[in-house]
Amino acid sequence: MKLIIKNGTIITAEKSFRSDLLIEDEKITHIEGNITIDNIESIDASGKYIIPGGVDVHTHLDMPMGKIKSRDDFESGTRAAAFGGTTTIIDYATQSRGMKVQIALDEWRKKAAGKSFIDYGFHMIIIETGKTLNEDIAELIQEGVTSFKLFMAYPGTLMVEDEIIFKVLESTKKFGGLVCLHAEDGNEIDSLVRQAVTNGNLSPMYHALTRPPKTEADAVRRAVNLADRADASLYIVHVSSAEALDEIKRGQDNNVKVYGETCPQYLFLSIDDIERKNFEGAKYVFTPPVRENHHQKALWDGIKSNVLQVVATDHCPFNFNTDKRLGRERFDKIPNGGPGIENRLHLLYEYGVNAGIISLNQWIEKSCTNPARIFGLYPQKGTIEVGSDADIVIWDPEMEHIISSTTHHMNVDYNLYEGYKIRGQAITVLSRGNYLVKNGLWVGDTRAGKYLKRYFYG
Ligand code: DUC
Ligand code: ZN
Ligand code: ZN
Repeated sequence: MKLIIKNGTIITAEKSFRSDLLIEDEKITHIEGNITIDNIESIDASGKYIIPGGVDVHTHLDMPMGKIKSRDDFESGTRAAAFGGTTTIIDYATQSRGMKVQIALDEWRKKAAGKSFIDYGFHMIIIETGKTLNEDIAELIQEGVTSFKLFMAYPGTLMVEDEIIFKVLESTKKFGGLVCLHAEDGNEIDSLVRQAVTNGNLSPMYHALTRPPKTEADAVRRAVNLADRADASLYIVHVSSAEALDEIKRGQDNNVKVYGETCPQYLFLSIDDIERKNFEGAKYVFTPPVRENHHQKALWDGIKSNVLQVVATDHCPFNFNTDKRLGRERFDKIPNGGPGIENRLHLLYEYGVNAGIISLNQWIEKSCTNPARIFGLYPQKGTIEVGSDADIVIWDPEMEHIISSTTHHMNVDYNLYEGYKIRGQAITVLSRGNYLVKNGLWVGDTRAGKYLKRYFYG
């Protein structure tokens, strides 16, 4: 198929410029001032931005949690993603106890195959290792899974000891991969949770109060030291506090290769939300928790100064009216996670670009280009260049809308950003040159998303 997009302003991480663009056979083949070819479809994008499709490197689709599952599967989740301008995800495949990581990968590949509307890759969550650690890591890397999440929280279920983190860091250093860390001090938090429960402090707000910023910062410091000793790269997921950010910066200043990711929930929500009455606070239970307001400014500063390279969503939706109510009696039984896959570009555009905090180019850098670079998808994804996949969003900078669960496309009964006013919308979205959204309407009739084999560039 051939398609010309004319008269738009192309935005990349580096520059903004007026140009036409030609798509042929799923790729961008020409970017030139004036492209005219007879008898092929042409879109007039005057007054619009042409941006690379968003790359969300932190999602949990169809993920089991106890007896329930995250509410979006690869079909509903990737459709919602596309509506919001995201055309690539990296989802977290998860090892269960006693399960080989290769089996976990097969399971996740089955969940996505034939269902995903957009291209996808996988990280692997490792919860236990054995004698075959090096072989397992090497095999997964061969399969294109080049990043591995480890937990410093949730003792007894997901947490691994520092010794294991060090071994995985050494292994990824050797074979070419990246460790993604959930950095919270699990033992300290468990003891605070036990105390709160014993004292009868059971409401959602205690989820935040039992995971103070210090527990995040302490874990980041330990992790950075481990990466330094192993001389390996490290990526801290979902950074939520000023203190954790300081530890990442300290590592970077000391030449440790540590990347940082934050998520919209930490830039826009706060402790005021988890304190909402009538159990509504449960909507805002995710981990790490919401923080006091001043952390938001610190995180925006971290984005601007490049201490944080990526904004991802940690999309992990559970319904308020059913799932979240499992924790009605006790905050530590509330399923941990919130929705966001559809609204990342909207929020960063309105409250970042329109608010004058970040530039258009930084918007693209943090939500498309850096994630693709760090996770081995660049320049296939995350940019607009000749030879890149034609994952393209036509963004109307003037279209106004209000975020609401009544109109969103995520399969969940609430939205964390209900009522937020946005000026800017993805009106047309292409995945490898094929329309998913055309002038605001869903037209994606094939679940043609492909598995992305990734590489690690070091
Ligand atoms: N960490 C995540 O990254 N997602 C869901 C829950 C968690 O602890
Ligand atoms: Zn986590
Ligand atoms: Zn997550």
